Amino acid sequence: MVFEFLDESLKPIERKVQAGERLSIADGMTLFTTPDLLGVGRLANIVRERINGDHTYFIHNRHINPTNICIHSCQFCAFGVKADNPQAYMKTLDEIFDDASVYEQGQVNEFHIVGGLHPDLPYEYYLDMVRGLKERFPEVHIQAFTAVELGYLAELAGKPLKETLVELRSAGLGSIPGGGAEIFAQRVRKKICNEKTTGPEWLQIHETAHKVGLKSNATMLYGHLETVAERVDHLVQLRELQDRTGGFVTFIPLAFHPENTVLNFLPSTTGQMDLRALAVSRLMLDNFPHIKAFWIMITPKIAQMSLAFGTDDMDGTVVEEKIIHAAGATTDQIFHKNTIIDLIREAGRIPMERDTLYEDLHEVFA
Ligand code: V47
Repeated sequence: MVFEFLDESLKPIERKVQAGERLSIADGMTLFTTPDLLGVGRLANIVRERINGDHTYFIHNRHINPTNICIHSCQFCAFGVKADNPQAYMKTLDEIFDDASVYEQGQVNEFHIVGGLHPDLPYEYYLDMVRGLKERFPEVHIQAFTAVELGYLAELAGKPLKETLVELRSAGLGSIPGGGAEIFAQRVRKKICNEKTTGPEWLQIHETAHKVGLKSNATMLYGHLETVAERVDHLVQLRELQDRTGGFVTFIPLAFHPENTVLNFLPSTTGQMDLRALAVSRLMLDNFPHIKAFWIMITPKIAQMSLAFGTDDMDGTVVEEKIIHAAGATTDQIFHKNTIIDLIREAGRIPMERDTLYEDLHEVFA
């Protein structure tokens, strides 16, 4: 099919996309800057349909955020606080097990666990959390701890990262979420999260996880101090690691929410920016099987629109979300399965309920 583009500079990119050729850094820059957003979306849709057809995935999951107490003070984060803050909380393991059990019995198939770097909790707290959840809910996949948390846990354990990962996996850890990547460029990291895991360290932690057989997700926080070139660089670094390991499953662009953060003078991302971030990610990350529209971040309306802009995954039911809501997200925290299914169908796609690693897939009928 031949497309008419508003911007002729998309034509050479279209030729590459049709031929299944890899896009360059310069192509990434063009895609992020062209005024022809619909053209970018159409190109992303070609890749989406080539890889995933009309299938659109979702999962019945539950997020758990064990503590918001954090040794770091990232400028983009409204969730992390110090222990003396009135908002500070830390869930005991029993509270976490109780939280986990508050779901429609037998239907949730993933716990997604991320939290702050607590200054005083021992490594055993995390190990026992994973072990205790697995004992109580053996059928539920545990996707837990960002690369930043995993680096910290290895320090707490006093063990090499690889050994820590193997131990957590034996306790029941199933895979690793994509958080903590922010933007790899050191120029921006110095300003927004100076104390934290660097870009190369984040990549190294995921590479080690892939080598011990743990799959993971990847994210990119956009819409703060980063340039377009830094976004493209972030995507290319992920693509290179994926070429080496094949261990990434899903990429999730995360729209920056400025409220209650040090960066609250910045505007929120726009619908244009959100759709473009998703579409360009689909086009640049040619070796990632899935691109996820996290409805909590970008609203269900934009998430639904994005199904024509390269995305094939709507995340899931979530139930409790504290990180983005601390930064002003006004979306609900729980999405009922039927709402997700209706949004997918209305967009002309086929709803597919999945497990975390897209191994057990069920088309939803009726
Ligand atoms: O690492 C923190 C981001 C991440 C803000 O792997 C913010 O499937 C926007 O990674 N505005 C945690 N973003 C969430 C995350 C995630 C979410 C859904 C699915 C998956 C997955 C991973 O949230 C943090 C940070 O990058 N974040 N503060 C903020 N103000």
